[in-house]
Amino acid sequence: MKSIPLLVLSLLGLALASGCSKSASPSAGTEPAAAKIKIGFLVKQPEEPWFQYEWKGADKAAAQYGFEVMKLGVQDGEKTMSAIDNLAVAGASGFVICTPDVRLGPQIMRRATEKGLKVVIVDDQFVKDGKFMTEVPYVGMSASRIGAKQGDTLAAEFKKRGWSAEDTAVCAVTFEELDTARERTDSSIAALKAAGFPADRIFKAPQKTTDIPGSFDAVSVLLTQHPDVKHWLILGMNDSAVLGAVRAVEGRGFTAETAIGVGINGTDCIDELRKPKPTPFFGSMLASAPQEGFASAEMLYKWIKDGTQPPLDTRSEGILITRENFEEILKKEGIN
Ligand code: FCA
Repeated sequence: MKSIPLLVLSLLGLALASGCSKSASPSAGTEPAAAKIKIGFLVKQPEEPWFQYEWKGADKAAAQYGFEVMKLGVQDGEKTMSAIDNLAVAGASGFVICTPDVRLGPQIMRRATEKGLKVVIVDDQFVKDGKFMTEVPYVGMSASRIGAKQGDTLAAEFKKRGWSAEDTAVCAVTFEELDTARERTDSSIAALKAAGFPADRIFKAPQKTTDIPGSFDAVSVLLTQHPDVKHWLILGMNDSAVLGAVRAVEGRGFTAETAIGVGINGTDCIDELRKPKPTPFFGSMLASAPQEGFASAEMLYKWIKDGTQPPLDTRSEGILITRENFEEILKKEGIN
């Protein structure tokens, strides 16, 4: 019985002795590895593929540069504030964020400054007193140009199909409290008008929430108000907005032959485009989520590591994907 503790003691003694001799040797390589730089990547809707692809891009940057990314969902203000506190406790030096509410910007910046964390905004630019906080580095899509391309695409398809303006109407799914969303849908509507589509045939369906059910509900109300429309042209701030509208028109008997919708993002419509039978979801303006995730994380890392101040405004363009070309384009973008 007594021999066991003795054995343990003597093994411990050996271990200690060998530890001492190692640390005494100058070339033994026991220096603790330099701690990796840590950053947070906080997103408002972690369930949306767009944000999962941004995380994928950030992970790629982390692997390339050797830093660590903590990926967190921040669905409301409370979660955002506690995520910032947790990042500070975990030893992070900064974070990239797509905030659940752009008006939280000043509060987020105050907390980040208190904790000594650097901030890069992605997608939804902070707003203070009704103005963009342009002093915080921002990475996002060129909302007006991408919106205009969405409108141009719908106008071109409308003409190509030879539908009459009297039988056709535009369903614009809107979320005007978010600036990037409003810029996209305003520009899309402006492009349709510029292409000659009558302004009094353009109807807005305001979403209460920026997901498929939010859009489905808004569009269902609009469809009930306009039972005479034979062809719908659908636009919205992202793929989810257009998908909700597509589900709603399908519920009223519309098909790919009688209605078309063009989304934005290109990441949240992949299953839809892969359906064997075409639906009214015609295509999407793809902006690269993996690239935005990579670029914003890379910028923040270099800022932390080398003090390189990031550019204040970085915007990406969009390209149209349809059933014809999406597999090839998504593969090139690292999206599958
Ligand atoms: C907003 C939208 C997302 C995506 C992003 C670029 O945050 O909610 O779907 O379009 O802009």
